[in-house]
Amino acid sequence: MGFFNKIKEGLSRTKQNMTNKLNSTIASFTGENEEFFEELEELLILSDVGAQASMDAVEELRDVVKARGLRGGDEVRGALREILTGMLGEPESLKLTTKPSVILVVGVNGVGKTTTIGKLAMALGREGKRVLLAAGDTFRAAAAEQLGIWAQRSGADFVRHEEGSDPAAVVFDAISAAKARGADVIIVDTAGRLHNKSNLMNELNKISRVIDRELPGADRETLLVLDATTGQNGLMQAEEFKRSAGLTGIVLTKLDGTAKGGIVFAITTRLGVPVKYVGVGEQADDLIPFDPEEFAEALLS
Ligand SMILES: Nc1nc2c(ncn2[C@@H]2O[C@H](COP(=O)(O)OP(=O)(O)OP(=O)(O)O)[C@@H](O)[C@H]2O)c(=O)[nH]1
Ligand SMILES: [Mg+2]
Repeated sequence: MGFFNKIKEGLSRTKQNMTNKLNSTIASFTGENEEFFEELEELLILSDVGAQASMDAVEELRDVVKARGLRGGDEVRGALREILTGMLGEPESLKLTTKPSVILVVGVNGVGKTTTIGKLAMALGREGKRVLLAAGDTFRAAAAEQLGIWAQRSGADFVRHEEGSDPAAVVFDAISAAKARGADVIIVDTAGRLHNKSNLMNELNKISRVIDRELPGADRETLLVLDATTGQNGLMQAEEFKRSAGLTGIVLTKLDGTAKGGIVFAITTRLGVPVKYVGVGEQADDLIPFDPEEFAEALLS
C-alpha cells in the first residue's frame, strides 16, 4: 500500500475530525469573505497546526485567492493544499551511508521508541542491511526483552547488558560488535524516563560522546519519537530534546489514533526539524516515510 492510502487509512480519525470540518468549510466557499478565512484559521488551530502556522497559511491563502481570482471550493482546496505542502518542505530520508552508521532514538516514555526501532529494523533488513539493536534503555525492567523480541523478528543482531547498567557501556559494546560483525546500521534504544529529566539528558550526552569517540565521522541520525496524540505537549518535548540532544529528524507515532494530524505542521514550522517517518499502527509495516505532498493531499481530499 502506498503512502497516500496508508496515511488516509491511518488518519481516518484525523480525517473525520480535521478534514471533514475543513472540507465542509472549504466547500462552502463562494467568494472572498472574511468570515470564511476566520473559520478556516480556527479549524487549523483546533487541528494543532499551531497559531502562527495557521495564521501564515490563511494569510497566504487570502493572497492567492485574490491574485488568482479563485471562486469555488475545489479551487480553494487545491490552493490550500499547495500552501500546506510548501510549509512541510521536501521529503527527507535517513542518511546512513557509512558502515556502520548509527540511529539514536530518543523521546519520553511510552511514545513508541522501541516499537519504532523494531519497525525500522524490519524495513532496513528488507533493504538488505545488517542491523544491530543496542538496548540502551537499561532503566525500565523488560525494556531489553521487548527490544530483543524485535531483534529476533527482524533478524537483527542484539546487544544488551543487565538492567540498571550504564547505557553508554551498552553502546560501546554495540559499536565493537557492529565493527566485528560488519553491521551496516546500529540502532540505539534509550530510556524514556529516569529519576529526573537532567539525568535523562546527561545520559543521552554520555551516549553521544561514546559514539563520537568510537565512530568519528560516522553518519548519525538522532530521531525524536513523538506521540501525535499528545498534541502541543509534544512540541515542548521536542524543543527540549532539540536543545540538549540535537535532532536530525522526528518520527511521529500514533497518527492512527489522533484527531490532531495538524501537529506535523507545528513541528516542521516551529522546530525546523523534518518529520522523517510517521507511525500509523502497532504492526511491523505501520511505519511510513513521510511525504509532505501526499500528507497534505490525504488531509484535504
Ligand atoms: N496505535 C499505535 N500504537 C503505537 C504506535 N507506535 C507505538 N505504539 C504503541 O505504543 C505503546 C508504547 O510503545 P513503546 O514502543 O513501548 O514505547 P517506548 O517509547 O519505547 O516506551 P518506554 O520504553 O516506556 O519509554 C505500545 O503499546 C506500542 O504498540 C503507532 O504508530 N500507533
Ligand atoms: Mg521502550
